[in-house]
Amino acid sequence: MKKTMILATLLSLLCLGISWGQQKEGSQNPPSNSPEKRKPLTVGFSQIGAESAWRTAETKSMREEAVKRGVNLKFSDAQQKQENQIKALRAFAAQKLDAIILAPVVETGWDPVLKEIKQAKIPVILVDRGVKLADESLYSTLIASDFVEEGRMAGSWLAEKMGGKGNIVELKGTPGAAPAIDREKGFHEIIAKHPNMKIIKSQTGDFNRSKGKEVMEAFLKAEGKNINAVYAHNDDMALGAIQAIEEAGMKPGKDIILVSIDGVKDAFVAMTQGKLNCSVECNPLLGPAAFDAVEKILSGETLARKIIVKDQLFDQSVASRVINTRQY
Ligand code: GYE
Repeated sequence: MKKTMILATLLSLLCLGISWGQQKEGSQNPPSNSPEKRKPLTVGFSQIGAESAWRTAETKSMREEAVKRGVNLKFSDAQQKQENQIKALRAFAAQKLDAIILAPVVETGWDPVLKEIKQAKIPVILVDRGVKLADESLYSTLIASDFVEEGRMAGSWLAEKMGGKGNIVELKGTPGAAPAIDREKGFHEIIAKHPNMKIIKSQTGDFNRSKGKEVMEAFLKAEGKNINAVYAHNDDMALGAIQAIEEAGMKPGKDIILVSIDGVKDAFVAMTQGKLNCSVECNPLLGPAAFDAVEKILSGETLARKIIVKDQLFDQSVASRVINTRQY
């Protein structure tokens, strides 16, 4: 009897010990799908370049978010060339990365390389600019602003400011780029409704400040005081145009009205100085949304074809009140 009791006590102690051991083991080794156990993701980001303050802010947002989430980010700067982006995408595929984020410089010419990446079973997330493809399934989602709407917002603001009349010159973005095509479309759609508003010159300034200045100098040489307003597809080109106008002895923001897109810090500074009249925001802080998309896709979720980033318009009347709240 005594022996049986001792044996039973020993057995129950043994069982307790085993279950305690299992619990302990369980807390040290979480299930394989828990964040602690998962091996860090390696994601490739093919970026266009560093043509504007917007682009630099986007790069910073991607890098910071990758660090925050413990993602190993392979960053490639294409220096404005699609062929460099295609090379980077192929290199990412050869390295069998977990996912690829692509900011495509132009809309067309992506079909063959994206097909290769699909065959390699690597999901592609597009950020900031859209593409035109025969087969839409070659990418998982696009995270971007509505550029046509941005153009419309700039056009409506300008039509109101000019009382429906005057001559406009247009500084366009990189030829073939989604924001250049769509910001032209939206703006022209609004201006076409005002028979006394005319776009007298239109040329690319490649989304950068020095080219914007150069093209504005040529516009001023050709048209001089005939120019009443500038519509620039981004702030950097408008800031270049401001310099050209000042060097020509005129007052930007007064003699010539300027409206542009992006809402970067320097645009707010120019608005508080009275030199830029209006900027339509385009949010470049896409890191959090991009990595949310990567994680969702890798866990099997299907995302919307397009995740639209919401933008607002700012003009001189609000610039000094909000300038300190701007994050880029
Ligand atoms: O507006 C401009 C740039 O693709 C939305 O690219 C982006 C544009 C942005 O360099 O400044």
